[in-house]
This record gives sequence, structure tokens and C-alpha cells, in this order.
Amino acid sequence: MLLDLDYFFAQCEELRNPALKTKPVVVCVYSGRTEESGAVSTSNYLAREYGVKSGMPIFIAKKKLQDIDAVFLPVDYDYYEEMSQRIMSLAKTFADRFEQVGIDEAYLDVTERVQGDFDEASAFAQELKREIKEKLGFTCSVGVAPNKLVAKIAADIQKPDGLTVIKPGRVQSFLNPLPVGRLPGIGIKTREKMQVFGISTVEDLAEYDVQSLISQFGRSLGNYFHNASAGIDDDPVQQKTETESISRIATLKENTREPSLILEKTDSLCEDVHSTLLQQGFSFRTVGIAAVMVDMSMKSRSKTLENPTTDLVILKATLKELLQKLLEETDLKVRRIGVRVSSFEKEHKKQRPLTTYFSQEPQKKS
Ligand code: TTP
Ligand code: MG
Repeated sequence: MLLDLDYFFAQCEELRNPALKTKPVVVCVYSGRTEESGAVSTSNYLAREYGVKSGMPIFIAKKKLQDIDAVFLPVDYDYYEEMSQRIMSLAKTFADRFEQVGIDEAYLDVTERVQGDFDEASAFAQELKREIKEKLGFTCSVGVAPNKLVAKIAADIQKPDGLTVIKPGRVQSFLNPLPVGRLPGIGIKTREKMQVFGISTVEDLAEYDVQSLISQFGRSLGNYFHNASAGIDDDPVQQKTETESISRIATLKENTREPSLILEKTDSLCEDVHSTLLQQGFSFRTVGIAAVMVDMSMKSRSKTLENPTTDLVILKATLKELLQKLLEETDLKVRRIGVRVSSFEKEHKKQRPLTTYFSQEPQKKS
């Protein structure tokens, strides 16, 4: 199952102040440059009806909601994290294995609990949704499927307060009509490239020759696209150790897309992260990069290595590779850049609250 909270930051705000429920609510990351500069973090579904979207500049959202009794609020990460932790602790009790993948998102492996029965899984998901609503007041959307890839796509199909169950025999017919952009990892650039080859739906991609995909996108991506189009994914739900990740983020001297300037900063962030890793005796498997673009939108990429390592050279090289991919996905300049390592090998006893990537600077989770 993939569990995704609906309009999460805005729903947190509604819970704190129920009078907001009848109004468009827009949660904003103000950049501080001018009174209205910054971007929309998220909005409730009433605001979305007027065309407000995550990542949109605040002044545009204000224009769309001109003359409407709408509410604009600044982000309050600490409060959202507290809510997130409560929800995730409850959700965890529903899973054989539980993997949180964002402040409002988690995968639950429930195979053993429902003995592989999808009707049971569906009832179980309803029970999960009901408990989260009754005990904590939040609505969420859930996708139930044979694997993480399909569960994630299923959860996005029906929102808010949705439940979409895709049984094994229905995976291909479910995926076929969807635009390829629904597959994780297919962003605007890849979509445009695929369009040139006449690939616009998942079905088009599924029918495309795998060797041609490999020659266009490289072996690893080509194979991934091919498998994803058939709904194939064997990535297990990975229950993490309590120490989840170590990350650092910094603002660049100037907004830029020049890799060498950005790498100068990521290299020093890597060194910082690496020394913390060594102090704590961890090796890592997953490396992530995150960028805040000039319009305050966020982009991130991560890669899981075959084997755990503590090697700084590998860390820097992986970052370089991820940066390249991230820049390919956008034409915007980068404003802030962050580095994160996770999937640690060593157990650790202390538990600290989950922190979002961008809430503090510098930041670490340990
Ligand atoms: P999402 O789950 O992508 O969005 P959402 O929960 O607001 O809406 P949905 O009902 O479609 O799931 O992201 C979770 C939170 O992450 C979101 O509430 C705010 C934050 N966020 C940003 O700050 N910037 C962004 O560009 C996005 C997409 C999310
Ligand atoms: Mg959400």
C-alpha cells in the first residue's frame, strides 16, 4: 500500500483552525525578498479549483484568488512534522514492514497480514483510513497493488480521500491508458523525448522495443522504463533503522545552472556529511540531492548503491551524477542545494523526530 495524506500542509492548517475548511487555503514558502515573493507549498482542494498549484509563485496564486475570501499562510514545518509523526506512528501499526518516503507518504507491506488476499487488503486499507480519520482527523489516499510502483500510481488516481485497489491481473489494463508521465522517474524532459518516438501512453511505452529504449536512454533507464510500463517492480518495502538520514543544505553564492559552481558547494556539503557519518560509524547506501530552484520549487533525485559504503569519493561522484540528472529535468537556475545520505547499515538506539529536508540549516538527523 502507498499511503499519501491529502493536501497535507493545508490539511494540518485546517485541523488547527476548522474555520478554514470552507475557504481556499494556500500554504506559502515566503522567500523574504519582497513581501509576496516565494512559492506555493501546497493548497487545499478548494484553492486548487481556482488553478492554484504547488510550486506556483505566490503572486500568481493571489491573482487567481483575487476577490475571493482565501487564506494565505506561511509554512509551519515543526507543526506539520509533529502531525506527520503521529499519523506515521499509527500507520506503522498496520504494516508488516513500513517505509516512510516523505513527510506525508509511506509504503506499507501488508502481504502477510492479509495473506496475499487483495479483497482483505482493500478492507484493511479502509480500516487504516478510518482510524487515521477518527483518531487524528486527517483524510488520506491509498493505493493497494502487488508492488510499490503500481501502488504509488494507484494512490494518485483518486484524490482526495481515495482508495484504489489494483489486483495483479489488472495491472496492465490499469496502466495502459495512463500518460507515461504518471510513471515515477518520467519528468517533462523524458516525456518530450518519448513524444518524439510516438510514446505518449504507458501502452505505447510497453509496446516499444526494449533495445531501442536502451539505445535512447541507456541500459539502466531503458530497462527501468520497459519494466515500469509492464508494472514490474521488485523493490521491497524497506523498514529503516531509527537514524534515517544525515543531510546538509546551503544557499549558493548566486543563482546558477553552472555544474562546477554547484559542485563546489555539494563537495563541501559532502565532506561535512561524511565527517558526521564517520563520527557515528555509519555506512550509507542511498545518496540524495535536493535543489530549491529560483522559483522556490524543489527538485530532488536519489540513488541507492549496490553496496553500503563510507567512501567520500563515491559520495561526491554519485552527487555529480545526480546533479546532472536533476539539471536535465528543469531549465531553472538553482538557488539552494542539499545533500543527503541514508539507508544506514548500523543500528542506533536514539530516536529523534523526523525533520524535513529544508526546515533548518545545517541539519542532521541522528
Ligand atoms: P504532496 O503529497 O505532493 O501534496 P499534498 O499532500 O499537498 O497534496 P495531495 O493531496 O495531492 O497529496 O506533498 C506533501 C507536502 O509536501 C505538501 O502538503 C507540501 C509539501 N510540498 C511542497 O512544499 N512543495 C511542493 O512542490 C510539493 C509537491 C509538496
Ligand atoms: Mg499528499
